[in-house]
Amino acid sequence: MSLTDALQALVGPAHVLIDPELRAPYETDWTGRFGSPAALVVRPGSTEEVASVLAACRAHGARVVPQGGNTGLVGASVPRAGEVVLSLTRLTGLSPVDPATAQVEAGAGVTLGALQAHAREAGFDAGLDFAARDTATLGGIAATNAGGLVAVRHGTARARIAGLEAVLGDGTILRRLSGLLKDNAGYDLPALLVGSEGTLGVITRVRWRLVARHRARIAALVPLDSIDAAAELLGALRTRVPSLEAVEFFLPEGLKLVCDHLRIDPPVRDAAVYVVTEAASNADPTEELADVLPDDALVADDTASRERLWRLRESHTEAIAAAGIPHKMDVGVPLPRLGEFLQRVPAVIEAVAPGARTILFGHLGDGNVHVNVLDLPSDEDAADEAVLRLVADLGGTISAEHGVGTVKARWLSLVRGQDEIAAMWAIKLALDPEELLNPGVMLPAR
Ligand code: 2HG
Ligand code: ZN
Repeated sequence: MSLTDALQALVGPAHVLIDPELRAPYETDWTGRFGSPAALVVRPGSTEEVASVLAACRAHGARVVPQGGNTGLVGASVPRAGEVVLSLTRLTGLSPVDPATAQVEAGAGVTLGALQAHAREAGFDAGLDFAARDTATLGGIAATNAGGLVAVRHGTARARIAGLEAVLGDGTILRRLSGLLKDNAGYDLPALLVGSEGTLGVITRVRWRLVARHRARIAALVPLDSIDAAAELLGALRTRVPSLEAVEFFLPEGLKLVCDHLRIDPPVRDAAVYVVTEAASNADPTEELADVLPDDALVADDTASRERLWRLRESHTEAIAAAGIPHKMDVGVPLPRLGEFLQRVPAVIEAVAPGARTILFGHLGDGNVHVNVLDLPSDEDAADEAVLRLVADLGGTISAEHGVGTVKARWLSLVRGQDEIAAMWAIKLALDPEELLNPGVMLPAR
């Protein structure tokens, strides 16, 4: 029996997409930079179906690219060489929230936005947030250890995951969903799966740790005249605002791009750097925050004005995409070196890619900068390499929250030693000996 026939028998013909037009949305990534034709797209509707799909793929020697909402930005969720795309979007089950543990179980295909709404109804919050909330799914979020806007308070996805269920390349189901706070019985396999970018197993379900929902929330947009002033503000926020939830930044070029894209006038004065910060608490955090903000900060205390203000930061990705297909370098820099990094990076790019447009923004509190470079050919990677080398020289990381993917695998050795990469390969081959799962992602070729 052909693989197509076998999969159709397992999940039903409607969930095996062969027609190029139906496959197309699963074959190109969000940026339009990565992707190629898939052998086919298969959409199982349960964990058991995922297991039998993987067993069938293995029997046919077919390699598999797991895919959630396909909002990834590093080329890890779309085919490279005729793989099967395994879409998890039909796994949308959500259990009732358990208030005693503040946990909920969710299928890999539940969007972050759906989890947030579900949590809020029960008086909680998801403790994770980012602009692609209504498309990105929890399986992909766990597989990439996504970060986002509130990591400064709640950590990355790793901190939210109390357990998970995953299927290995041979169809074995691993399930650790008890959600026990204390459980030291053996290796922490769920922790290993988090951030493994689909290279070890396919995450089908997560047990999510919620956070308390705060009644009062206030945001501010702060124009500042130097990166040093932004660093100083960050220190003050951290010291004097215990309800601190987010500290983000963008620069004038980014603000202009966003305002042109949204067809609005900038709502703040010209500045060298803009910080967006938010505080949330049960008691009104206004005074706490106002205490550390300069007079010309724009404060937003109701939902509509907070959203207007956040739109300036969150629309960066969209505004950049409207201007072209960017090269994206999601990097992390130790905070004491962040100012130096931001200052040096435009010249480093200009030296190898004259005339390219560089937009810098990101998560100030996490030292996580999104370097976006426009007007570069897709396969010209001198700018990428120059930026990643600079990051490594400054003691940072080549992937802060988007993952290594296919695009940065060859540079992993800039920040991970040979012994560490060999240990990673040993783990990969122990769990996926036939290298069927997401080949070419994360690990450099052996
Ligand atoms: C964000 O922080 C996302 O907005 C996307 O991580 C970053 O588009 C990017 O480079
Ligand atoms: Zn980000």
